[in-house]
Amino acid sequence: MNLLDTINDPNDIKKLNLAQLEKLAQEIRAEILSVVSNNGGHLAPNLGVVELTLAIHSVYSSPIDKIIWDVGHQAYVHKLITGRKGIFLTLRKYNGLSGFPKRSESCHDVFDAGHSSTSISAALGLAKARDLKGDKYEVVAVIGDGAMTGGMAFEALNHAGHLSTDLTVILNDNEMSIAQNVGAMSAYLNRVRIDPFYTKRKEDLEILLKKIPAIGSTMIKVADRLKDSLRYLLVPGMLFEELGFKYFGPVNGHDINELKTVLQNAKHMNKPVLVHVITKKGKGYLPAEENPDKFHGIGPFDIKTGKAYKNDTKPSYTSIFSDTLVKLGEANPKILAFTAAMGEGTGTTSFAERFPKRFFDVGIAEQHAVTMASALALEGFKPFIAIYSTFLQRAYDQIVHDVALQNAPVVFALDRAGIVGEDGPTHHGVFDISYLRHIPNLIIMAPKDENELQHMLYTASVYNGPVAIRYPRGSGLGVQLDDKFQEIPIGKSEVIQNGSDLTLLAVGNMVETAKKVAQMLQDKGTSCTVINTRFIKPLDGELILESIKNTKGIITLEEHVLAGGFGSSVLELLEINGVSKKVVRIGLNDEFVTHGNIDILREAYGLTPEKILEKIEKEFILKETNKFKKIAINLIGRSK
Ligand SMILES: Cc1ncc(C[n+]2csc(CCOP(=O)(O)OP(=O)(O)O)c2C)c(N)n1
Repeated sequence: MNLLDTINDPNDIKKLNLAQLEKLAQEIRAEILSVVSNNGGHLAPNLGVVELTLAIHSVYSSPIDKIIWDVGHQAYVHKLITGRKGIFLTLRKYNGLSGFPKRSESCHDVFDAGHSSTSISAALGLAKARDLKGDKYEVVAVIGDGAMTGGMAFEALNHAGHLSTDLTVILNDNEMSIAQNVGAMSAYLNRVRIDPFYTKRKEDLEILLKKIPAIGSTMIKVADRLKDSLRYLLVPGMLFEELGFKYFGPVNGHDINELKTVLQNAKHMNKPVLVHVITKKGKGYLPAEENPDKFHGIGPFDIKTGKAYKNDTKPSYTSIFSDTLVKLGEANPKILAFTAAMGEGTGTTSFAERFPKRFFDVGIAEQHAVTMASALALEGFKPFIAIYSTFLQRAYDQIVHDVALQNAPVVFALDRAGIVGEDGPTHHGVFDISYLRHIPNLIIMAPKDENELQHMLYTASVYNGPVAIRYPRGSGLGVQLDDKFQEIPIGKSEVIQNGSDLTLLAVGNMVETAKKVAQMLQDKGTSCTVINTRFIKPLDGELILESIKNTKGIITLEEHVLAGGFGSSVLELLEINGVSKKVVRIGLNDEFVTHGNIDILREAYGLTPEKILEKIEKEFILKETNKFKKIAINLIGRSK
C-alpha cells in the first residue's frame, strides 16, 4: 500500500506512527525524484527537507498555523501533503503547479516567495496580525542557511527579538547556499554544528561558574567577563539568544522523532524561538548528495545517471559572458567580479578560479554587493556585478544612491533578462529597463546576439561610468564570435535593413524576432526598416527620427513590461521632438507573467513573430492593402 496515496490533508500526517512517517518520507523522495527528473526543478533542496516537512506538519496544524517557506524552492514536500499530489505531475508546467508557494494555489501557502530572505519578516507580520486581532495560532518560518545570509533576514531577526512575540524560525542548515555557503554567519553555524558536546558543556560551565568564589568586586567583574566570553565560545546559538530568541539545537533534520520533540517544545514557548536543524542537501539520491549545487535547480535529467538531457549545442549567453570576463580580466588587472551566491548561474566561477583575489561572492546580499562594488569603482577598480535581472530589483536604491549619483563605473551584467520560463513570476527579468532607464548617468545596452554581448562587455569595461547590459536566459543564436573585441560607440544603434513602410525598433533578443516579422511582412508586400537599438539609454534619437521619417509607423519590440520600458522611451523621444507618428509597442502588459515553458509563454503573451504579425496587421490595416498588392504581384507574375 502506497502511504502517499492516503495523504489528502496534513491531518492525515498526524495519524501516522514513526515507521509509517519514515516510509512516507521515502515515497515522497521517489515521487519528487521522478517528477523533477522529468519537469526539472529544485531537487536537492527538497530531498533535504522531507523529514523536516513531515515533522512540521505533524506538530503544527496548517492552515490554522502558518508555515512560511523562505525562497519557497523547497516547498514540494509541503505541496505533496497539502492536497496537491494529484497534480504534482504538472509541477512548473504552464497552467500547472507552481514551483514556489502560491496563495492562489492553496490555503496552506500563506506567503508567496521566490526571492530569498523574506520569511522572517513575513512571519513577524503574520504573528503581529494575530496578536493585534487577538487570534491564537502558531507562525513558523523555515529559512535556509543560505537565505540567512541576506540582509533582510538579519533585519527581521533584530526586530523579532525586540517585539518578542510568539514565533518560530526553523533554520534549515545544510551548509549550502546554491553552492558552498559563505560568510561569518556560515562559519558561526559551522562551529555550533560540529561540537556535539555543547549542551553538556553549557551545564558544566554553569556549575563551574557558580563555584567561583566572589571575593571582592574585581573578581566579580573578572568572573562576569569570563562568563561572557566562555558563553560565546561554548553555548550554541548564543548569537540568536542575544538577539532575543530561545535557541534549540542543533537537531538532526532527518530524525523525525527528534524533530517532533524539539518542535513540540518550540510550539509551547510564547516568544521568538530559533530551531537549528541540520540537514543534508540532496538526501537519499546519491548524485544529488554528491553534487548538491548541480542538483539545486536542474532541467530534466536521466535518473539512473543523474546526467542532464540537453539538446542545445549553441553556447549560452552566460557562457559567453563567463569567457569574455576572464579575457577582460586577463587584459585589465583592475577588473573584479561580484556574485550574490550565484557563481555557477551567472558564470563567474571561471573568473573566480583564475583570479580568486579579484572575485567576491557576497552571499545572498545584492544590496551590499552593489554598494561595495561602487566603493571599489571609486577607488579605480572596474567591478562587474553578474546578477540575474530579477535579483537586482533588490538593490534599486543602491544603484541610484551609491552607484549612479557618484557616477561610479560599475558594470551590471544582467543575466536572465526577459522571460525565464518555469520559475515563473518571481524570476522573470521583465522590469529592469523600467527600473533603470530613469536613473541619470546609467548606460543601458542589450545585445542582439552573443557576439554583440562580448563587444558590449568590452565597451562597458572601457567606459568610465555605470553600465547595465541585459541579456536573456539560455543559448544565443550560435553566431560566429569575432576574435577581437570592438568598442561600440555609446548610443549608436545598428540598422539591420532598410524598408519603406514600417520601422521595427527592437531590443536584445527581440531583434531576431523583428527580423522574422519583417520577413513575414515582406512576403505580404510590406517593407520594413529593422533597427537593432543596442542602447536603450542613451537612445539613438537621431537615427530613429531619421528612419521613421518616411515610414507609416513604428513598432517597438521588447521582452519586458511595456510600462516604462523601451517603447515608452520611444514615445518620449517623439513627444520631445514634436513628432506625431503611430507607435505600436510590443511587450508585456500590466500583469505578472506566469510560469511555464519559455516558448509557450512567449506565445501566450504575444511575443512570437506570428502573434506580433497579427497585432501589426490589426493596428496598421495592412491586410487589405497587402491582399490587393499580393493579387497584383501574382497577376503580373502570370502575365510574363
Ligand atoms: C534575492 C535572491 N537572490 C538569489 C536567489 C537565488 N537562490 C535561490 S535558492 C538560493 C540558495 C538558498 O540557500 P538556502 O537558503 O541555504 O537553501 P537550500 O537551497 O540550501 O535549502 C539562492 C541563492 C534568490 N532566490 N533570491
